[in-house]
Amino acid sequence: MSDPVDQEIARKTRRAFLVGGAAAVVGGGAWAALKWSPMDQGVQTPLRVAHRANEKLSETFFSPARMARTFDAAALQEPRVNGRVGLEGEEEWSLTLVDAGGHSIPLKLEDIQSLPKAEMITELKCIEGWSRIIKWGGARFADFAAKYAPQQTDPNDYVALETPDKLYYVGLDMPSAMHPQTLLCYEMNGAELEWEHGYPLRLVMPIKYGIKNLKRIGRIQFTKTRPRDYWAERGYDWYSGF
Ligand SMILES: Nc1nc2c(c(=O)[nH]1)N[C@H]1C(S)=C(S)[C@@H](COP(=O)(O)O)O[C@H]1N2
Ligand SMILES: [Mo]
Repeated sequence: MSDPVDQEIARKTRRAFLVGGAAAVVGGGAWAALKWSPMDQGVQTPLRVAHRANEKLSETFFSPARMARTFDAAALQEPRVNGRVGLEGEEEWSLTLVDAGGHSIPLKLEDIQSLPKAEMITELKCIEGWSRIIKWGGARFADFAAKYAPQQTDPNDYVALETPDKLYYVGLDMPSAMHPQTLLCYEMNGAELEWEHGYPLRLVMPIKYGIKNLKRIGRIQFTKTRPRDYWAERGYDWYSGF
């Protein structure tokens, strides 16, 4: 453990443990009540309280400046499909950018493909406990923003994404959206995206859990207010980073 980066991670982990431990003690009384506590947006209330504590933790400790691990081609895995919300309707695909002033700008897939192509081999982690190492190809969100939404990337602002039918939606803090490994992807393992992986365009950000990696992007909005988020509304951490 001579590597200062390792030391830093170990220190933060210990610290997170301590804070988490304190939260567990506070939560101890509530734990007994779990059995009968009312469901609040699908998650029992004491669990929601724990999620809020975690939310604060991820905001504090899991800096979006950190890079997610990348892998060699030898580590590639077969994709696994998870989550079809927003992929099943009849809705035709189209892409709209909504700028911070509320103006809609229609875009084409070629507009994304004409940006510098970025490729990375990273791990897509699902909160259900599985992961897949995949090669992604697409445009950096930061390059997209620089071209189509210049001067709209204040670090205190947000980005909202949704499927064309609006059934799945994700909110991102600006530093995470602008992270160099946050890509608007049109390729997966060297081929065009398959339908169930979000054809023709999806978000991939290995600094966040799968739930934030929205498939089939129909709308990208720059906004000053924290956007709604499909899984945050169902009790998960709004940041969902690690
Ligand atoms: N439109 C849409 N995007 C989505 C989901 C979904 O239900 N609908 N599920 C998410 C979840 S929970 C995961 S783990 C990943 C899985 O991506 P994959 O099917 O390409 O492996 O997609 C994410 N993006
Ligand atoms: Mo997931």
